[in-house]
Amino acid sequence: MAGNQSTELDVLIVGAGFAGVYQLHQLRKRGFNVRIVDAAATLGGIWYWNCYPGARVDTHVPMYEFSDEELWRDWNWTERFPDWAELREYFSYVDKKWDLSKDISFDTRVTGAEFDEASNQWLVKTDDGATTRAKSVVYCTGFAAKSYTPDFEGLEDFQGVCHHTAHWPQEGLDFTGKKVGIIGTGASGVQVAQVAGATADQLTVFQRTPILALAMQQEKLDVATQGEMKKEYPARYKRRNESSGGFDFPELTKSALEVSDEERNATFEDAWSRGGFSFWSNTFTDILLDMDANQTAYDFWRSKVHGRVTDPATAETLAPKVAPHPFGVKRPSLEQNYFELFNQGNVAVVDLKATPLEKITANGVHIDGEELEFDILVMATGFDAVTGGLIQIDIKGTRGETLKQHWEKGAKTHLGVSVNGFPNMLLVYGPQSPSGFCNGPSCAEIQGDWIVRALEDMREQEIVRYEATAEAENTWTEHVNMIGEMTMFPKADSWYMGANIPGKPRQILNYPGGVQLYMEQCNEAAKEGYKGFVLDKFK
Ligand code: NA7
Repeated sequence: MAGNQSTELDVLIVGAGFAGVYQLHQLRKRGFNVRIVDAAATLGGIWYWNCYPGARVDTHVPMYEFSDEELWRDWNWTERFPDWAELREYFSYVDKKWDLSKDISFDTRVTGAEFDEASNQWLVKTDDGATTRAKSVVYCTGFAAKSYTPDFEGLEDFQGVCHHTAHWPQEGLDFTGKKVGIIGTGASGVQVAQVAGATADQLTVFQRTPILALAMQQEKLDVATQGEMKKEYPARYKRRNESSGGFDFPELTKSALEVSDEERNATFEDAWSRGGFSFWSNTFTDILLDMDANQTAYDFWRSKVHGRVTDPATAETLAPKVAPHPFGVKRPSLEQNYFELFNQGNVAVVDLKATPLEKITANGVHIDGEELEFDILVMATGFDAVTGGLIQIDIKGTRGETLKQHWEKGAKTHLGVSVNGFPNMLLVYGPQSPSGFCNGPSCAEIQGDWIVRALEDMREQEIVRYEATAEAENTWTEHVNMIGEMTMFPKADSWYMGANIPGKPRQILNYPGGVQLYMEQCNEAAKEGYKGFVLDKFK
């Protein structure tokens, strides 16, 4: 690893997004000898890689930032849903305030790690050829560290420009006057389309599953407004810590089925006008639990879309009568003018379910026996989410087994933080923790604090090796699956279920019971002397 470094660390952190940065700051304050390694050239995690035009966060200010007053006091955003460039500026600001970079190795990818039983240390290999010893490794790789590009026939023959949204050229790419094809209609596809549609000669959006995109209700923010808002920040951050998804939404009390049509509609309208994820998670208690309640949300959403798209057939493609899956069990995206795009003469949607993509050619995309020509193809095809970023690293545990092998039939962890056979290894924002169901910075802090305390406890008690038992791992996996079965998430083929990657085991990848219930169990385990872990003292 380049830079000012020690080759033997207390803790090596992989990843410099919200989770990793928080770990570095907190652990260093507590006297740990700690360092981050990140493959990117700057801080920011996914906001380094996802710099495609239109990339922005779907979480409103001030939820998508750290709750440390030392930071928010002097920081002001320009928009309610900031874009990638402003998020990078934020990270650079945090870097200066917390003095982080001196302990980060940038442009360095962790390629492998092997546990050395003799020293109870990890030997971590990086792509600069170095090996670093660390007593503990904390993986903060996020849920979207490994992109996914489908194995389209002929993709390598395409002669135009082709990028996955997560590998966008840092210098940018201009769509003006170009023929642009976007494959995928998740959050990334929607965001690129909104920008491309403004200047492209022709934009074609290839849709496999309609995205149930919600009104963002973007707003410009000025300093004076934020000055007023900041009076409420402490209460709002407290609220986010007490909520199930790491947001500051008010508590829900009513079922969608117990109210009159008028009241239900008024509640939906209110959430819609508040924007962001309000309509997803802050209308009625049973939207994600009861199919009839769920249908009312879908119908409302569909009527909003049909009100905005002039051609009825196009509106039906974008928002069909029969819901593609229950509302909200696949992650909705936020949109600003996504649906109006399809009223423009230069924008079209292709329904891949009706006319499958046959192959990619030198000039474009073959569909229904016809070739559509493109200058630029955008792969907005998502990620091998949650587990992919971890198992792409050659992590070898005590049985000679790699993490990839250990998770061959599905991820298994104890409390979403520890894996049997992989001692002294902790995961923040990992599988079977709330991660994908929780606002990132909230989880980085809430779960992150538990990890920091665990590392402190191990140090205080002179524990040199800690590891989840196989039994605890199985119990937690059964528990997560059991809660998952009680929800409607298994009803959709989503990345939440690992179902977007061919061959990936289908399982609910994140803890769906809410952050509160999750933390209660983590805290209980810690109180009981790290129940479910085997702890070995220095002899
Ligand atoms: P997503 O949400 O996983 O979206 C990927 C999109 O790509 C989605 O519309 C997929 O259709 C589509 N896709 C995937 N494979 C194919 C193939 N083979 N053919 C056609 N279309 C395909 O990724 P994003 O990057 O948009 O967002 C990821 C997360 O980042 C998001 O949830 C936020 O948390 C931020 P499908 O729906 O599977 O039919």
